[in-house]
Amino acid sequence: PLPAIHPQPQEITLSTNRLNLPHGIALTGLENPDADAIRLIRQTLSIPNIPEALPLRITLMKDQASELKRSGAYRLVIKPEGIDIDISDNRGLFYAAQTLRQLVETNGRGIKSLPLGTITDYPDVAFRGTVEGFYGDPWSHADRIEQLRFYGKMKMNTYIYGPKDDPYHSSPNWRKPYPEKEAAQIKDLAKEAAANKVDFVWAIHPGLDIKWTDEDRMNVLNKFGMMYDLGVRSFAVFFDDISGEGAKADKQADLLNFLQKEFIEKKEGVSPLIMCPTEYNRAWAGSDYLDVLGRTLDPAIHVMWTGNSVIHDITLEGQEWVNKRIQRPSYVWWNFPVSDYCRDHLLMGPSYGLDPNAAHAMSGFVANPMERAEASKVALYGVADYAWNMKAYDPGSDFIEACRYVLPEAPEAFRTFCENNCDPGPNGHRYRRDESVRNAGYAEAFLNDFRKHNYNADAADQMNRLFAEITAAPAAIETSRNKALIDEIKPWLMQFHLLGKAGQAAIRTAEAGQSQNRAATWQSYLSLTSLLDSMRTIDQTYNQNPYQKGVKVGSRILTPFVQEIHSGVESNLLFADQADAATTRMSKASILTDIEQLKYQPLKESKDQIGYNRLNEVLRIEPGQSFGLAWELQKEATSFNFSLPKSENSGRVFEWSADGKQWTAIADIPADQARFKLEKVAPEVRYIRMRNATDKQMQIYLYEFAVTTKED
Ligand code: LOG
Repeated sequence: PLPAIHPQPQEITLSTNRLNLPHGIALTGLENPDADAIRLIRQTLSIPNIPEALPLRITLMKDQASELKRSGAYRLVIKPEGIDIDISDNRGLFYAAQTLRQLVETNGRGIKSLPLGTITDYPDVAFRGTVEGFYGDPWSHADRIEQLRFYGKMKMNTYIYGPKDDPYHSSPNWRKPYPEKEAAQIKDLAKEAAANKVDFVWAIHPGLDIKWTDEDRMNVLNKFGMMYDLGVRSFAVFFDDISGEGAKADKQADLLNFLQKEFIEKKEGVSPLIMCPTEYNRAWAGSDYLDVLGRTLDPAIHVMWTGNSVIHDITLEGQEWVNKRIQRPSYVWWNFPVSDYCRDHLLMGPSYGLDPNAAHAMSGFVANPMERAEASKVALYGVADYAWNMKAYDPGSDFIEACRYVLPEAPEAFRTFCENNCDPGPNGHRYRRDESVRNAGYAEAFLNDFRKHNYNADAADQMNRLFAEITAAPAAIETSRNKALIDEIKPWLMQFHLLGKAGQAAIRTAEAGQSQNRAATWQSYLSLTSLLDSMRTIDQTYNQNPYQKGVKVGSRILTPFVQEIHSGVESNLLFADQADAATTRMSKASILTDIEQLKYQPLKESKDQIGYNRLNEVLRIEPGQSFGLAWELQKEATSFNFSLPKSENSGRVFEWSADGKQWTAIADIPADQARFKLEKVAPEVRYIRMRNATDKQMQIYLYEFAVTTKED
């Protein structure tokens, strides 16, 4: 069988005949070929201490085909007499070396060989890689070094550095130099990136407090200069998630054109400037903002784009829509597998929803990953394959190979883990992923029968087998040498193991219930209950970030499957009145809003508090629109607090109501405060809201909006 090469080459013809390599190599052709590539080739092909040498000729590509002129293009010809490599540039030689690395085989006697044949290869998309652009803990230095090596192997050439929580990337410190330690690390990263033929793109996010003055434009220019001195040769300016003065298209374009003329064009060896617009997706593109950029931005500047909404599949139609407005192919910022809006979930499923016909309609394709770098590799493997050769990309089979690549010690166990940890759960972006696809049909068949008080033995067998695999998977996964990965996903592994046991207990419980064996039903019901309790404990102990706390696994299919069986059996076992009491205790709080952006936000609820989840992006409120909370009749509120920074504040009103119809302005809230805690709430209040009482769109951040209630 032919070796699997990732990303898949564009044209490949290999024979079953092989070239044995009991040789050193004798380089001819191009003078001073790329040293990193040559080192890799020597490591891959040479057997030391054997004087005979294999001729390896490196030449610059003479082809006229435009694909072969792209950076990274190469042609590799393996003949009985030797190897010829035609390259477009240094990167092309490095990529040819990466392909050789995957082609070489070593037999039992330690002899290395290559298949004879020809590979002609080039990328579909010019810039491929990642944008570290999430909210939350930035990646560690070690994470980043490892990522850069991974990108080199996967022929990804771009790493955009823009972690929202680096204060020297964004406010308050974007104007200032990095402290010594961080500066040294950036220098190191730029070097590691170059060795892997990756552009280290340093991004600045100045829009929260930039003034459109000469002084501030020099501040941006000077910061770029400082980064240049650390070895950075690629630059970006991000204007996402800002409002007010900083969000003006003409001012942004002025600054970017200035940087283009005074920095990009003047400095040695700098790659094209990249910008992320404020209206970075179609759902928000309501003004002439994008047209202004399209008309006025220097055509050499790239413009990023997340798709039809903040988090969305990428379609050719969507690309064509924005490209027309910005008058250039957009540079895709794909918000997957980023999990800063669903921090209790891991997004480890396949990278799918990417149009195979969109290559010509994008200048770049970079993915925004999870705060967990190693765990992100499953999705990024697919990103690399898609962006290199879209037509050959099959998300399903690619995912299986990604699991093998990331965890070769236990690929099947790892796949079981990943394919049941895909979906972000309900979220305000309404972005959902398929999960548990190999078993969802059995789960549904089992539940359909269970609801009719039938026991589906075939489906039960399948589910039992799956839950046994799930129970065993974490121990197998933990044999991995990749300790960083295990550290990142440890709480989810613990939870996954429990889910496996709970699943098996659930099937046992259902089976006992079906056979009318009351004692056995009770027994397995109780063990299921205690497993679900343990899962709750993990959820309440690990990953307690203030945004989406906890540890969810199998949340789309398998966890609800187990829970439904548990409560179904419970209501059969318990007396009817007790079961009723259990249902009335359930929460009845809800979000109250006519703002599309908020309608699908899941509520954040704890024992004595209900509130909105913090929003990363800017909230736009049209005149008359409002957002608020409603809660159950039995509960009296004791306090109300909010954090809504950067609002213009004038013209907002807070109101409350007992019935949701008659609203009264809350007099005690100062008009101009971004945060406030109201300690006295009238006892009859069950609704609270903030309304835009002006005649203009209001833009604010929704960090907190919560009501504390009396415990019952
Ligand atoms: C941010 C990004 C964040 C992502 C997902 C862009 C251009 N900006 O809503 O920092 O990681 O969405 O939450 C964004 O996507 N804001």
